[in-house]
Amino acid sequence: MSTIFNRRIFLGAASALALGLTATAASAQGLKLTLSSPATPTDQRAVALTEIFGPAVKDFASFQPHWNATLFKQGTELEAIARGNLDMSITSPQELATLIPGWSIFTAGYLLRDADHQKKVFADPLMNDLKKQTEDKLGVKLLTVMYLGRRQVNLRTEKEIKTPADLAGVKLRMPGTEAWLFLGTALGANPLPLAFTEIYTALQTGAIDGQDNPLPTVRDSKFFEVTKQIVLTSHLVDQNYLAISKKIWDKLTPQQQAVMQKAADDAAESGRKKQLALEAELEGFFKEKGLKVYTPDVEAFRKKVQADYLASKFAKDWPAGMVEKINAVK
Ligand code: KDO
Repeated sequence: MSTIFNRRIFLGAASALALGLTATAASAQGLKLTLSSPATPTDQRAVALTEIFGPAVKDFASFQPHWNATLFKQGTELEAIARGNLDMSITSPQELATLIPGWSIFTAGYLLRDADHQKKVFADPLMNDLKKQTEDKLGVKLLTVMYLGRRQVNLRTEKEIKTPADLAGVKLRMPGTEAWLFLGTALGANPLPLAFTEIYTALQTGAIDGQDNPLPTVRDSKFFEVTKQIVLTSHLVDQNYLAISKKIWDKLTPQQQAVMQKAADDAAESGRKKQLALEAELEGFFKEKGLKVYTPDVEAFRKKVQADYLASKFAKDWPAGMVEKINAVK
């Protein structure tokens, strides 16, 4: 993040089981790992988890993903894990921020620079406190960071968008959390909360004027069939985290934990590479499909979005110096 962002800017605790008992390989035998996510099975994160993560842990766990939000609705997965009703999810800072306000720093537009910065920031000690709070307060361990891509504005309307002012009155679908809705407002639009699985129909019927998601998602979920333009705002380098119940993690032996950690990192790396390759090639695909794809005045968007975040109530929950530390990660 460049110019403006340089000011300083429940539940169950970890399982007692893990502390009191020696977790043995036997305790994890026959372990079923149920994951719920709104992602489609063809999304690169889903593909990587199915093809890399699942097979890598198969000696001690049976990975059972449920895609398209068929098991839990988008945004309800963290509570389901905390209550012991779900084992894994692909969560986001926007969902975590509903339970731990400090996470809202990563909901800010134009903060992370790119996929590499995102990966390095997640591995940096600056994340230790947020990761620990997530384990202690929610009983959720974040295994790895998964790159979704740079979010772009994708509209069914035809008017050219150059600056945030051009989005005034545009009904822009956002996921249903406060932090997401704030991002929509910061972009200059009129945000409407809607679950991911409802977007296509809402675009088709005109219930919304548009949505924001990275290019690979626009193709994978076929939003290009019901929209006319993609405005390359790149307003958020979107990150998700592979999350697992801390209780389950603590029951694994150190060796199983190492295998699972590597499986998670390998899957994330594979997904990241594929998303980046898709982002590089998809502009042409959308143009062939007849969509207008263009870059607006990104500096105008950056200036407004950064200023809005710094003046927001969210910024009050950001640990002192954290924006500078994030910026300093090279
Ligand atoms: C979305 O609802 O727009 C979003 O892209 C938000 C992400 O954080 C993530 O939840 C994603 O949906 C789902 O994994 C579906 O791809």
